[in-house]
Amino acid sequence: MLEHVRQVLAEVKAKNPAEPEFHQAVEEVMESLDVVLQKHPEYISSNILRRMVEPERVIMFRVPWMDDQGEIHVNRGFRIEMNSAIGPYKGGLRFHPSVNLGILKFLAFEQVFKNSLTTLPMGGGKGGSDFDPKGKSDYEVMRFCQSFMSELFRHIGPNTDVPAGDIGVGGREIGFLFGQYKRLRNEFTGVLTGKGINWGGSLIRPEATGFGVVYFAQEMLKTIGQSFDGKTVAVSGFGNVAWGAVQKATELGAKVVTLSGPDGFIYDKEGISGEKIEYMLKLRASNKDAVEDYAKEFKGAEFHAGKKPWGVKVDVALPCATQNEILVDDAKELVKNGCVCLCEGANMPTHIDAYHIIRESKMLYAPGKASNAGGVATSGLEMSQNSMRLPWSRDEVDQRLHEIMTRIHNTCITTAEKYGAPGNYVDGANIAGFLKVADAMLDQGLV
Ligand code: NDP
Ligand code: 2IT
Repeated sequence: MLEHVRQVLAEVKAKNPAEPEFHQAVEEVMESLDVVLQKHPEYISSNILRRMVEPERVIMFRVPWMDDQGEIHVNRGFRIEMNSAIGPYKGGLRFHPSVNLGILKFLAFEQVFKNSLTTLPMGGGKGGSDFDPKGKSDYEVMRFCQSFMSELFRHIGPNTDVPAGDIGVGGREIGFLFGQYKRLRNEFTGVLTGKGINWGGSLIRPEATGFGVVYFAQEMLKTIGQSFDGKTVAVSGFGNVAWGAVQKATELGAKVVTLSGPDGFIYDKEGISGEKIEYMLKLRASNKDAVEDYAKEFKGAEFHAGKKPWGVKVDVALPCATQNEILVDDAKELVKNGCVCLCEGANMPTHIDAYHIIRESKMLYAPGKASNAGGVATSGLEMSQNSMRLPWSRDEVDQRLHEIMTRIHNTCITTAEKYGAPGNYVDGANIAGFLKVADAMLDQGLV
């Protein structure tokens, strides 16, 4: 690693202690950049790396709310406005008890490169709260969202910062947040994406991340003359991204055999399709933090308590739950079992040490910032429709999503090739994402 890069990384760690996920996300990008900086010393002299790792703005605020029993609770709210060089800040909101500043900074950092890869004009941001929506009534979630937006509204806007969903934030939460924004600002604008279809939302947005992951994996498989037809697939999570991925992989002829939750994973050798996907949706909506019930409902399905699905022998792995769910031993299992393709649906689900194992194997591997970009890309399409005040059909949005994913795939391949790392999607994604943002920053003066 170049001395300059090493120094920046050391400073990031020293200046932001207790933020291991942020350190990891920065390190993953930095590992790819030596070759770029050697070719372009102007990025070093202009100190672009130091500028990129410092958020443009961090907003942290109190979110007081009252539960149905009249008891008062206080959560912490955040919005990280990381980089606006190529467009308004754009990125999701996460509501999960594990949320903290470091996790949101890693997500905002990743988002900058991801949004750059989509080719749409979106900067990077992320936000959320340590609020846990699990077990809360609709009214409690509504009161929380209203309180959260009562502070956030002054920092966002359709041309400033456009939040969306992430873990724990889906259509219901976006509705409550939008309603409160509209009351406070007295304007109906595309300030959030993932909206309901009757009030400015885009068709396909709910499915987009999962569909996009599978479109991306389809392109990866094509490079070795293969397809999803007849493949067995392991999916983790059973949320929004997992749901879209299971649907699309099944449609393309694959058999998805696993799903997971915080309680463990289920293995269904018959495949998870049709009514089983419907059941999975109901299970999710039931507000229960578990997948075990699936194995009680469907004969032949096994539940493995406290385990992750990466020991199951499959052709394709699609991690769609959360960060660092694939560790070194999991990577070794996947390699040993002959998995040919690992395509990330979640953000940074593979730990950097596990990635180093995979990099030495023959497995095709795509980082989430490239392969899960279909969600935010379709958010970008929602923003376009809102600006034009014209909705597009399902087919039109799906076709654009498909084109964008194919384009991102090709950008990764050609960039990796150009910078001497053929077939390495990580280097391709990091370098291509970086170049566009870095050049925009240079064009705009000392920002
Ligand atoms: P959901 O809330 O719909 O689902 C999240 C899934 O992950 C659930 O199965 C959840 O289980 C599980 N999960 C969450 N946190 C943990 C944890 N700490 N340990 C174990 N399991 C956990 O979120 P999404 O499907 O939207 O997001 C999944 C991943 O995809 C995240 O990494 C997100 O950042 C990423 N992503 C999402 C996009 C989107 O458009 N929504 C776009 C791009 C990436 P349970 O609910 O039972 O806790
Ligand atoms: O991680 C992500 O890309 C998202 N959660 C979606 C962000 C968005 O603005 O649609």
